[in-house]
Amino acid sequence: MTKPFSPFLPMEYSDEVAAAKARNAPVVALESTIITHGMPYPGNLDMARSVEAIIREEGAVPATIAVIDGVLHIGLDDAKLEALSRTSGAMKLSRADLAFAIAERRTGATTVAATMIAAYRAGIRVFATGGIGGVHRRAEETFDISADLEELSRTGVIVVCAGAKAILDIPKTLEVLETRGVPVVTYDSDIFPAFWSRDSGLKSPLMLNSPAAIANFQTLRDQLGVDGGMLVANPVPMESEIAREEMEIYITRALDNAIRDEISGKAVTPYLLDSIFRMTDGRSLETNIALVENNARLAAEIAVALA
Ligand code: PSU
Ligand code: MN
Repeated sequence: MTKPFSPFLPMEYSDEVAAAKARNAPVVALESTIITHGMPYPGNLDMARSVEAIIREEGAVPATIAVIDGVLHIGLDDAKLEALSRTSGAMKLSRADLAFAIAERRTGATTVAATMIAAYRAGIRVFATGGIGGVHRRAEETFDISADLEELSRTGVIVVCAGAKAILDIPKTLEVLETRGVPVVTYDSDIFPAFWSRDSGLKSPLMLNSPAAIANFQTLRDQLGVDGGMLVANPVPMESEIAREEMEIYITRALDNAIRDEISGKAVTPYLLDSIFRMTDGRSLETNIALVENNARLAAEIAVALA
């Protein structure tokens, strides 16, 4: 189970991912913050396992990424996945502190930004998640803008999500992505999705309707010398969505609670997701799991098309 990329970086591939890389098979990266900070146990473990199974079903290999005791793992075996899903003290790692966790031998889950960095380093070009971080509502006061957006502009990985989380300011999030030159492609729809809901009320900047077309677009960007990632927005399946008007009620209440409880920084997104989970009696979690599964399937199809 050891195949370090360099003698200096403690990076370890799972057997499955190492074998896939050796035969140039398609690999899809998965983040771990969604496991440790995005969903409660045991729903988080069910989600992590089912997403990996879907990727295998589609002919690709899943690589869940996390730092465990200072080692950057590219792919987790089931025992490690289970242990991580039960951990409560994991750090939430982004560009700023991914190397810190490795240097200090800590355990940390990777956000979209940190997962992109690790995936790119490991030669993986496609990544599936739930929803990216973005510009928070009231960002003009708090300056809270996720490092995910900056990472998308610099690191050449295709990130498949279900849109920006509706707890965010979606118009401002799309503006920042445009400014940073990140293509936002909605899969098979011209409406940009809002995570739990299929419709954010905003038009998608770009639209494509096949995995091959998405793979081709990113390949052409490479050939042009335009670096950076691509955001693919994949609307949640109709049967699992929660309508935007209904979500807005929970979101407004969760945001009020966050202000009351003086939540800031990295704690904001996990706090909001958890309070919405409780307000909806777990229905938001079911939707969240369905959308990640849907994204894993599309990401695997894109990885296969790229290979
Ligand atoms: N998508 C989910 N659940 C999550 C996240 C995404 O369905 O918990 C995580 C991702 O790891 C994302 C992070 O990078 O939330 C954004 O956090 P912040 O807003 O603090 O940048
Ligand atoms: Mn933030």
